[in-house]
Amino acid sequence: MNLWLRQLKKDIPADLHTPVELARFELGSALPGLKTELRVQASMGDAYRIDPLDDGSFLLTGGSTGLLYAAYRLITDRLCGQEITRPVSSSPKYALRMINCWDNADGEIERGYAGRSLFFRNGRLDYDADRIRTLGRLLASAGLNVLCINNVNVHYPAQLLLEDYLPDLAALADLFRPFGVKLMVSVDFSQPMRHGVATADPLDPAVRAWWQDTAKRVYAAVPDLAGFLVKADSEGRPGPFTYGRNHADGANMLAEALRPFGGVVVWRCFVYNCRQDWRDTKTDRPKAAWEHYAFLDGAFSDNVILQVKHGPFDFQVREPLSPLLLGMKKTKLAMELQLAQEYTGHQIDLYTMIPMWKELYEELPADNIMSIAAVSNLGDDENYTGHPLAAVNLYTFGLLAWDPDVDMTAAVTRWCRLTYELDPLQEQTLVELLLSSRRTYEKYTAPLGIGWMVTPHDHYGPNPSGYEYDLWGTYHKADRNAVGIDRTHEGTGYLDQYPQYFRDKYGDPASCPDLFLLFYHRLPYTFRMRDGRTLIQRIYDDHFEGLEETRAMADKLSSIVFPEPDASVIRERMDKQLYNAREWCDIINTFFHRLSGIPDEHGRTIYD
Ligand code: GCV
Repeated sequence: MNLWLRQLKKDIPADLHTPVELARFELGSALPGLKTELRVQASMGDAYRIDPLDDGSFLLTGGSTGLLYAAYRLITDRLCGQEITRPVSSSPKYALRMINCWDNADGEIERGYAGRSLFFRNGRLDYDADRIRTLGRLLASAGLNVLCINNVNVHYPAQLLLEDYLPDLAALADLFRPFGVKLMVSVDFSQPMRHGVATADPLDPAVRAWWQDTAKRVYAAVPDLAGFLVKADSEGRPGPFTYGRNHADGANMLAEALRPFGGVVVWRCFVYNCRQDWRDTKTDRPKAAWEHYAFLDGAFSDNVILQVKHGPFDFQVREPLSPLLLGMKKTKLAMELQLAQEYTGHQIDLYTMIPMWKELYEELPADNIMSIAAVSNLGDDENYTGHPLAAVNLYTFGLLAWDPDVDMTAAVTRWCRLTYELDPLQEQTLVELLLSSRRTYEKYTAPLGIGWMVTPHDHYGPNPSGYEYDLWGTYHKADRNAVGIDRTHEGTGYLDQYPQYFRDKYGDPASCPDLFLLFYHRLPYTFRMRDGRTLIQRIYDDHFEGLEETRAMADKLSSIVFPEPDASVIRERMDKQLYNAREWCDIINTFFHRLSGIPDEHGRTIYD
């Protein structure tokens, strides 16, 4: 098993209690001969400064977590062959850099592709403390500082907040504390009703009192808990709508309970009608978040953060930035990404996310974005992420949440170098391959921004009509002439939720970027793309190219000498990806060919 920072001592002592103690240990173990002085300047928080001194030593200045980040910076630069020769100052762009685990108390992980939970077994917190410390190191070295340990779908019994279980939560928080990682827990909005309160109405005094009392007990056990994460009125979860209240009523009630302890409420905006009738043409699911939240801009307490999925649907390969992230200027926001490869290959197919994130960050203007969160891709597999190369997503997620301007080739190279000892040519091959993997995956799956042609529920592999007559509001409406949904002003009006520059960019099919074409527009297969090809030809070409690129990727990957056991896992998953890519290519091309009756101009094999 190879993790980044493989060079560091495997055993992290249990008797290190603060980030500064840990920083000293890590520096001593990774760079034994190097003299460093650590100077705490509490007001600097996570920020740090590294000064190289004339005698070859280094002065590190920062808040206590800042010093830990400085230590990892010095260590990782050195391990990557980079010397710090000038003073370096660094501070994170986003205050909360969060991983959201969807781990259930029974040890299962919703959308988990790397084994079972690292934290839970048989209904309780139960873990291998050494593995947790290694995880703490991985998170801290990537600059990540909040870990929500349980699923937003809080399945009963939701025990974490109960008296009997708080000591376990406190013990886990103690383990993560030296790494500067604060815990967060997902809570069930209806939880008071499991404890003798007749309602969960956020305006009911008994409900408010229950949460206030609960917060008091939880914070007595874990004084630095980051806060609560909430999925309410979404996919069957309880929430304020049951009582005719809005989401500001719900979030502010919890915020009031957490305020005395400095906790935040992270309130998810993934709210839509998940029981849509496919015959209903008025409802367009991507419009839902805006409709539920935009009118509440400015109504949330200052310790509420609205967490918005990066796109208006649900972590598809390509979606536009959610209009909420552009429009809610008076509300604290978090952008939610997904490291778990739910729709992007289940940590079987290679899918390096940084190119996609870069595009999102470029569009993300608002300074009310406080925080970046990502659904975890972790599990108890020996390598933590199922596919050894999927760890690049965890690492680079952290680098970008700290500094979105980080160069993506540099970030991926850094991960490769910290993880493997490859010769320069192999390293370059791996970096190129990782960086191109998202586009390749995009080519062989659903075309040009449509999404959702996956196998229902499981979300791996193709099924172009799998969701077409279902309840989830995810339709492409392909018929013999055309495909896609018109989301312009003349269509569903989704595009009207955006600022004018955005509407101008995407509103006209003649100028809309190709890769979003079928997200915004319904077009005939004979539509002429800017490069002269017809839409149908572009679909065929992309799919054949995606398959060819996957084959080339497999060849290149086999030329890289990975250590075992990574080599075997990588090989075995690549074989599965080859199979998957072929299924996608053939099924999507056949689907469109059968519908349209238009042949491929190059006469390649399509199965009718
Ligand atoms: C945790 C999608 C996933 C669900 C997930 C949900 C969410 O619908 O398929 O597994 O539930 O998103 O983000 O809440």
